[in-house]
Amino acid sequence: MAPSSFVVVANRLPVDEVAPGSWRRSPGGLVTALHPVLVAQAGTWVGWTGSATDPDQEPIQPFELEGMRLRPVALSGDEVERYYEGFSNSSLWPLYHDAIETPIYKRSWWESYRRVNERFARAAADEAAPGATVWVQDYQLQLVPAMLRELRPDLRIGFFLHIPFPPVELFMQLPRRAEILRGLLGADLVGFQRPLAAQNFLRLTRHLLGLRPRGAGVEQDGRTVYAAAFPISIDVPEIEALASSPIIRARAEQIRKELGDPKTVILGVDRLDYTKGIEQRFKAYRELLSENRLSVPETVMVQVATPSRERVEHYQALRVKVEREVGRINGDHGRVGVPAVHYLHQSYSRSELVALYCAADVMMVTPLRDGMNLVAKEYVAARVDLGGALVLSEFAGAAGELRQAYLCNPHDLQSLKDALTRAVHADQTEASRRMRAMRRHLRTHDVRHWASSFLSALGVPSAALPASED
Ligand code: GDG
Repeated sequence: MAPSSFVVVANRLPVDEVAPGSWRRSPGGLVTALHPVLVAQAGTWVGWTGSATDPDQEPIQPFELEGMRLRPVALSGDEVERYYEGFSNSSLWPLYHDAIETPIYKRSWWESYRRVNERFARAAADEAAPGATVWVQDYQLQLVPAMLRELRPDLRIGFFLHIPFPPVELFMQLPRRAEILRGLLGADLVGFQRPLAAQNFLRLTRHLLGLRPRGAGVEQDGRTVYAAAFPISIDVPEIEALASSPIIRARAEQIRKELGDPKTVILGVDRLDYTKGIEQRFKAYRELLSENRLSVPETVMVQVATPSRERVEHYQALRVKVEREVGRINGDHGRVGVPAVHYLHQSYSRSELVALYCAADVMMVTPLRDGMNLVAKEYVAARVDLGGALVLSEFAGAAGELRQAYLCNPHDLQSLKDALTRAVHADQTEASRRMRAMRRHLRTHDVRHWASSFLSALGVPSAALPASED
């Protein structure tokens, strides 16, 4: 008998292998929010372990960790290349982010994407008890809802897309567009970060399949599929606790000292990804230095660019461009022992990140397009002292909620420069007022609130949901 009344299906399992056969829960908002639900409902998480499996290797059997049942899905090296690096990250990722980089399409990638989605759907069907709720996550698994419904019509199926959903005109470029859309329509509820994405999706059902969306729903095969926005968030109490701890406060002060006690520390923290607008941010900073509107050593910039998708071509090209720009800024404006930009192509611990947030006078979150952007929310949650100022792109989903940030259009260099200048010279009272308003919003809209609003819209009884603060 299938065991679980609640199943999460995501590309990755929420664990890291610390030694062969030994697993640790990975940090992250999604698992924080879903862990209590999984424990309460004897739930299962279906996902990939993160490393390719050799053909002669024994598959890893399901195992338990911290009260969650984990069901690994094996991917071969070839599938990692085609399904994950290929169709997911070289075709879908750029297309869904406004085609900032030109999407690449290969027929063999699609085949692999379909096959892997089928494997995930079968694993979920296997794990789900009769009438269970299954929650599928993100762009790597868009075919799973329909495949799963075919196998198990008794299930309640939800899908959440973490990245933007493009306008009809862009989506229509996608080879296999109808299959992808039909895949999503297998769900009872399709969740997006922003209302506009839900509208794009509903419009597409009319344009591509001739369906007739009404309000938030669209009928398909005698069922109604609902589409709505559920903006994801962060574990606010976790960040606040870190930011209030004496060790991290001391570390933040030490970071400022190590940077030479500048008047203004400007910070960026991103995966090294072309959607994040890192190059544009550097250009704005360089021009302000050249125009003497900012100067070194009074100002210093720190950019953490976490290594990401390093085998994907677009990312290799980006790294070269970003590093050239860093060299140019430091060449023109740095001095011996006093760089204008500290560029860190490394991963840091959560506590070091929070210390950096606490040390930064201005945080720059300037993506060209971003589903939500959790870094912006983490910065605000970390400013328990009401200090700091957030420069935020209008093209980040987070801009729909963090209205009191210094908003900018990162495609317009002038707008970026203006927002950065306003944030650097912000009056303290005014900056604190903005920070307080944003913090108030986050308090009642943390990641537990996100999970419970989605799951209650999907019909999960409220007793089984994570407690949120409002
Ligand atoms: C996708 C969507 C959406 C970063 N560097 C380190 C590190 N991080 C953490 C941050 C933050 C997370 O990674 C990044 O989340 P973002 O939301 O900023 O961006 P994506 O990775 O692109 O996420 C996005 C999100 O899904 C959720 O739905 O918001 O729009 O693109 O939490 O703190 N964490 C650690 N070391 C690092 O060096 N420990």
